[in-house]
Amino acid sequence: MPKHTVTAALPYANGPVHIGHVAGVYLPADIYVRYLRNAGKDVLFICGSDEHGVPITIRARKEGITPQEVVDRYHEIIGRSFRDLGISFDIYSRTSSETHKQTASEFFKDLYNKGVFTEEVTEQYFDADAGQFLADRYITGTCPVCANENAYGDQCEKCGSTLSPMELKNPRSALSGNVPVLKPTKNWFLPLDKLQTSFLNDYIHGHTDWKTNVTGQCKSWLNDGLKPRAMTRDLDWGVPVPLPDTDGKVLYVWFEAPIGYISATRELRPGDWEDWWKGDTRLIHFIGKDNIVFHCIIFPAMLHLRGNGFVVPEQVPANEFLNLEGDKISTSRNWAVWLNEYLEELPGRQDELRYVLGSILPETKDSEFTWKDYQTRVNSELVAILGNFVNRVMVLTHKFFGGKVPTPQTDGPLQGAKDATRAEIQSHVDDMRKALDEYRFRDGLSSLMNIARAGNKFLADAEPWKTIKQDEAQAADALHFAIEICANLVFATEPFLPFTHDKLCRQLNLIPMLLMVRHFWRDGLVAKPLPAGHPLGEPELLFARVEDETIAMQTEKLLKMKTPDTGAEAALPAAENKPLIQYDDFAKLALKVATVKTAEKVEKADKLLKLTLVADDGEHTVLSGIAQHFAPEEVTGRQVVWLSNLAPRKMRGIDSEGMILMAEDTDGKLVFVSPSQAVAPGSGVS
Ligand code: B3M
Ligand code: ZN
Repeated sequence: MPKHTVTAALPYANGPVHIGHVAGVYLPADIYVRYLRNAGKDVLFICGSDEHGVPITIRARKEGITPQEVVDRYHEIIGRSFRDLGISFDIYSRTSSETHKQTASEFFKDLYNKGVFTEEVTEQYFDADAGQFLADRYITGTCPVCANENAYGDQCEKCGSTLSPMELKNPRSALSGNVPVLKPTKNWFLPLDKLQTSFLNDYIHGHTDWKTNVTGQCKSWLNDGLKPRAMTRDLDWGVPVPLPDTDGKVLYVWFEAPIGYISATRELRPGDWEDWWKGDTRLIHFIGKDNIVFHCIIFPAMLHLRGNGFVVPEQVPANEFLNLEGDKISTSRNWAVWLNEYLEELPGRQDELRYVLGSILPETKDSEFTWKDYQTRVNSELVAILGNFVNRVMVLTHKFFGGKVPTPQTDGPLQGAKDATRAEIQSHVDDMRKALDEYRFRDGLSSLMNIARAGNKFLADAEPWKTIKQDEAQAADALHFAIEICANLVFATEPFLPFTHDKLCRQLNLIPMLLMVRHFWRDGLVAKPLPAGHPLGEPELLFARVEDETIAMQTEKLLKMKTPDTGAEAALPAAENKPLIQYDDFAKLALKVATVKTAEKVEKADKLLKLTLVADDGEHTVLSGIAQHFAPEEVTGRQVVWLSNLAPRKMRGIDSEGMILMAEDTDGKLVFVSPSQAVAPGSGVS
């Protein structure tokens, strides 16, 4: 029997995960793995934090802490929120572990010893002041495609073009704002061009069973022709290059991160990890569409070169993106529903989120989450169909039959309806299993709901609450069969709605036998009736309605937290090479000296201080993003330079009038810009 090694993309530990990540990767992966386990397959579900890479070092610089402190914080938050959502990883590991360092180094050395890499000296941008080479994200400049002046060395966020630092016009270092210089450096490249003809063309074209959005992207890479790609970088955060004289160089994060799957397996199963990567193993990677090239081209090439029995990925069921309320989810603009916040603010509603996201998974194209739609799906599907069916069955059985499974009838008046409903349920179960085999999780979930729909219809037609009056045996037969449908729901809910599954087990007073679970999920045999006399548990609502206030609160919160796109996520506010301006442009600024009268923290905004400024014309409220640099008491009483005619902006529900000027040194330290001696509040600055 083949082993199944199922991985979910390792989230970057530089921020919490949001619902886009959940819908893109973790929910479909979890549904699939639970399905496999139920069907009795040998499966490991592998994940962990991706703790290297430039975004983490950027965040650390911005916050004035070490990269390790950044990843420690988010590894904890992310791991906990996955657990709370019922994502059933067998291990949630991390790439800063020793095992990973060792595994990734061994992998690199093995390929190095095989002579796989080409050594190349290339010119890279170097910041002479900071004394370091600049990763792509540390270089900003003008986009050659759309002329956006704040494009990054790897990408322009305005037009979406993939760039290399050399393509940027007017490159600047994001560390110092200086013009970087080119300096030669040696790195090791993976010759993807050669691998394209020797392996990748056949590998990709051979996978006619991959999703079209996945093969589409792969083929377009192949059509463009693959180019060698550096597998080492001049950086100080990462897995050190395991070769002599390579100080200041680390493995490329996209070389070592996928090896993280292997490291995690090794950590979990030190004795037999190799069996999960070699021989009769199905390797399946769940990822989002932005990771396709790494999992379908680069990692397979690496595994192929490693040889020695390592398998290559069999399936990469990548999803497209989830949008939010009509807009792209964006970390930098804080336009996201964060998983940890959802779990805190809507406690006990894990399956509601799993259900709604499961219904709108971006499987073939981008899809959209809105709070209104969340409410509708919970109230008119989960509550009205699934919850309502189970609750009616439970309540009626308690009312009429003392909470014990009543006695069925053979060839009673309901026989025809029961046979037809059983056949219908069988076809939903068949559809559901087929959908899961084909990575169509939305369809699988709707088959689950169809079982509940069939239950509601049967109950509405059989009307045991009426027949109980004239024909108790018939009412008993109806409820006996309705309970049989509930038993099917016990099995069917497990992969999709595991919390509901647990509640159903309690209500039916049932611990599903392994054999029965296998019959259902492996063989597609619907549940057997429960024996007459079996005592049920207490009725308990499966789902509670979502009220309008909840939706209003969540929508309002989203809008309040939204910040304008400053690119702040990745860029450091550098003094940029701005174009020349005329005096008239400068004269438009109404700069004044103001005195800070009070300063206080802003609730739920760890970067903002709310300042009350006194100027010549009274008091003004200004929100300033300096809370991580100054305590309120360090700010009160100071004189600051205030840009008073900046259009007011609402942040966190507070109107901010203008901004105060700060100087930022190369280490990201902020310093107030103030007059060198006290002047009357409101004095002009020019
Ligand atoms: N850390 C996730 C991302 O692109 C990236 C995945 C690594 S999987 C080996 O958000
Ligand atoms: Zn552009």
